[in-house]
Amino acid sequence: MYRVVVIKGDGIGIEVTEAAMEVIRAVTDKIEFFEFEGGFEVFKRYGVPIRENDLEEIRKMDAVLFGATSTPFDVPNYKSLIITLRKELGLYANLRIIPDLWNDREIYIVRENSEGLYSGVYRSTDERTIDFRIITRGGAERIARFAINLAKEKGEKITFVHKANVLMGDRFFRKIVLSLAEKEGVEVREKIIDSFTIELVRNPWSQGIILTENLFGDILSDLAAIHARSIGIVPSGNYGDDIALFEPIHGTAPDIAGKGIANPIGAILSGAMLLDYLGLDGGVIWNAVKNYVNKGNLTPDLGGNAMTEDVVYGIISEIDDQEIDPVEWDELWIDEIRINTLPTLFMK
Ligand code: 48Y
Repeated sequence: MYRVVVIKGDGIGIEVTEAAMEVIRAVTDKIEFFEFEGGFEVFKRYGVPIRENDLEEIRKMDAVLFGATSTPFDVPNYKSLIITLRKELGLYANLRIIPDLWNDREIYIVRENSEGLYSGVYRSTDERTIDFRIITRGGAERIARFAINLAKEKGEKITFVHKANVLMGDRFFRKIVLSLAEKEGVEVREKIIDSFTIELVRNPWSQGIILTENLFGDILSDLAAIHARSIGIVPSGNYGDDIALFEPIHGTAPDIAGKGIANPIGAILSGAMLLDYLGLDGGVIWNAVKNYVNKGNLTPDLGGNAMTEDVVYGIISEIDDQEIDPVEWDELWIDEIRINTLPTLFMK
C-alpha cells in the first residue's frame, strides 16, 4: 500500500481534489489516503499555515495530493501553504505539463522550485526592501539534472530560458546547465525570457523541455496554460528526493467555489502524475481523460454545461472501458442481451 497525503485546501480545491481521489480509486486499490489540514484557516488558529506535527507525519508518507489554497498578501506574517510545503519537503523541481488533449501534444515546463526570488531571504527597512534572487551551485545542478533526465526520457531537447544578458545569477545558472547537458549528451537551446514569451504564444508545441528559474517558471507556466484552452486542465508535480506533491496549477476560484462546476481535469491529471511517480499506471487516466474530452460534455470554462461530477463519472466510465478487454466485453454484451435488458442499453 502507498500512503498518500491529501490536502484539499480552499474553494474549488476541495471539489477537484475529491474528484481526483475518486478517479484514482477507480484505477487502483493500492493507495491509502490520509487527509491533513492546511492554509489560512489553520494559520488563524495556530499561527502557521501547517502544523509542525503534521509536517513530521507528512514527511513519512509517499506522496501528497494537493488542491488549492488562497494566500492573502495583506496579512502580516502569513506565508503561503504551498510555498511552505515546497520548502519544508524539499520539493525543488516543479514539472508542469500543459496538454492539448484534443491533439495529443504537450508543453513541458520545468521550473526551479526552491531558489531564485522565492528563496525567502530579504532585507527590509523603512526605506527599502531587497528580495535576494539566490541561485546556488547545488540548486542549479539538481534542477538541471531533473530536466536532463526528463529530456532523455522523452527524447527531447531542452529550451533553457533565462536573462543571462542582464542577471549575474542566470550567467552562473547557465554555465552549470550547459556543462551538465553537454556531459549527458542533451541538446540545449537558449532563449531570453522576454522574447521567449512571444515564442511561447506563437509556437508552443516544439519547445522540448522548457527549463527556467522559479519566478520565470511561475509566469511562463500560467501563460502557457492558455494553450490548454483552460487553466483548469493543467496538472503539475513538485518533486524532491524523498517525496513529491501533485497539484493542479489553478487557484481556488472563489467565484465558482461550491457550485459543483469546477473543472476537475487539472486535479485528475495531477493524480495521473502521482500514480506514475509511485510506479503505478497514470497512463490509464491520461487516456481516459483524452477519450472523454473528445466526446463528452465539458465544464463551463471549456464552453460546456457539465457539472464536475459529470466529468468525473465520464472519465471513470472511460477507465472501465479500457480495463475490460475486448473478449470480456463481447461476453458482457451477450449476457445483457440474454437477460433482456436490450431496451435499457439505448436509454440515456
Ligand atoms: O504555484 C504557483 O504557481 C502559485 O502561483 C504560487 C507560486 O507563486 O508559486 C503562489 C501560490 C500562493 O499564493 O499560495
